[in-house]
Amino acid sequence: MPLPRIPYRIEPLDEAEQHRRAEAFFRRMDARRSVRDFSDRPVPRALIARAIATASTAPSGAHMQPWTFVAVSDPATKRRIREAAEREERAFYEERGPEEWLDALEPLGTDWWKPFLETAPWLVVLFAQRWGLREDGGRRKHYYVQESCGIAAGLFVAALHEVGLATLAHTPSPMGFLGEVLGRPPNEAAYILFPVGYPATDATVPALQRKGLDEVAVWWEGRTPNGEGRTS
Ligand code: IYR
Repeated sequence: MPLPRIPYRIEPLDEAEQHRRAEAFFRRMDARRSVRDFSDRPVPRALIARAIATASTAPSGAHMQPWTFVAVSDPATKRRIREAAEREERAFYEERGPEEWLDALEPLGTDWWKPFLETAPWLVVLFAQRWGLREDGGRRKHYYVQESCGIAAGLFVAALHEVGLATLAHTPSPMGFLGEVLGRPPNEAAYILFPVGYPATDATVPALQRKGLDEVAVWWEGRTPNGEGRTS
């Protein structure tokens, strides 16, 4: 049965205000960087909870909201995660990693050593629910799980940045150990591990450049892309 429908409106803004907000939001988000040097300064649970709630506003396939966020501050559990992640990462960097991939990572200066998995006050693991569970224990199909979780992850990153917290979308590979350490059910697969906290006072990030708008956007406003009426 279709849900009852309710009115929806967005606060109307005049165009100047729209431009101001677009600029301000871009500037805030453009200042975000992935952080690997964390302070151990504690972060209140309520801030993590609100960021998870914000992430969970993401649109999702058939509104299944196919995600579970597991937030870990327990030091012993963080240590187990670090140890297991470093085992996988070490194998990746020293044996398994394809040369092209390792070359691509070289400018970022990453390696198998992941102290941030213990230093950051929180580790938040986003699990993708490959299927849902009915009350009777049967499986309920989930749709566009990867896309839905990707959008939720983006909102999570933005929500943390908005309150002055840093994170990193960390993907130790393979991530199967996270489900085991955190006791997750078989319908859930670890999707991204986010260490969350404040940057260390001496934190640094690589001096990378983002692609310009011209490199990431193509416009079709006339009959040809990026040019009104061009035919050749
Ligand atoms: N998971 C490894 C390797 C790694 C892979 C990608 I793609 C990155 O953008 C960064 C690192 C690690 O975390 O070091």
